[in-house]
Amino acid sequence: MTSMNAFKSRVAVAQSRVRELKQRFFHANAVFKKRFFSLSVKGHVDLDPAFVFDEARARPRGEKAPNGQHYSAFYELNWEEFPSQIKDAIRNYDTVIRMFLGDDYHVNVANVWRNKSIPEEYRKSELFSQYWHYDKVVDFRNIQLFVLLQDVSEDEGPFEYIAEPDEYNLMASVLRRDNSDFSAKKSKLTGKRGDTLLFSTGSTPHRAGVPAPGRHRDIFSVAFFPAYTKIGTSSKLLLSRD
Ligand SMILES: O=C(O)CCC(=O)C(=O)O
Repeated sequence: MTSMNAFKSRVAVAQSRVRELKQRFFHANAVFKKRFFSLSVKGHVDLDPAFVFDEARARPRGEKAPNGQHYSAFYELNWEEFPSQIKDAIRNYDTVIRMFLGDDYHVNVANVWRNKSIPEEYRKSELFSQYWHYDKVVDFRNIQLFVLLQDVSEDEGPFEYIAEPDEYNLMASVLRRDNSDFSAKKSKLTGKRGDTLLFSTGSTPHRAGVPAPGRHRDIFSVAFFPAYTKIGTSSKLLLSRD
């Protein structure tokens, strides 16, 4: 081999190594970003008829409208007060939640809330999470189990979410929370009392729907967080109880 040929061959090897390193870098970067994968699993629980929204316990939720009124109300429920059917559903989803949040994820206190219709003149500001958003708590790793407490049609202002989000990127318009419209396919949590949705609230765009005049929507929700957030109580502890 002439010295020129030997030189060309060394350059070719170096070029191929640079190409390989570049590919490895882009692959590692894509895998790292993939931590924001999306989850939306529908199910159903047969709720005890006595488990309904308790107006007497509820206090204002969200922002006050210019007329001084709130259009959403909520209260919290401790694990001991969760209906047994919902505890069973959480047990059934335990493996899925662990895959998403890691071993010994935490279970927060639950919220039960009622969204009411917002008068047309106040709909241009966000009163109860009705703008597209991600739930950033400590970070974007959190899940919620939603349970409908009543039959929900379009008129009750169903929970709305993106069915096929871009799993690699957080959407800038959603982070800005400016409620700008986008073309992605949307789904709604309409259905019967007891219908459930296990949903990646941190990493999938979602928003509350607004009930039609005179209507409302009652829902139960419990949030799950990675153990490092220290929010709520260890799932191992709670799931080993009744
Ligand atoms: O009320 C709803 O349907 C959605 C609530 C929500 O997105 C939130 O509280 O972050």
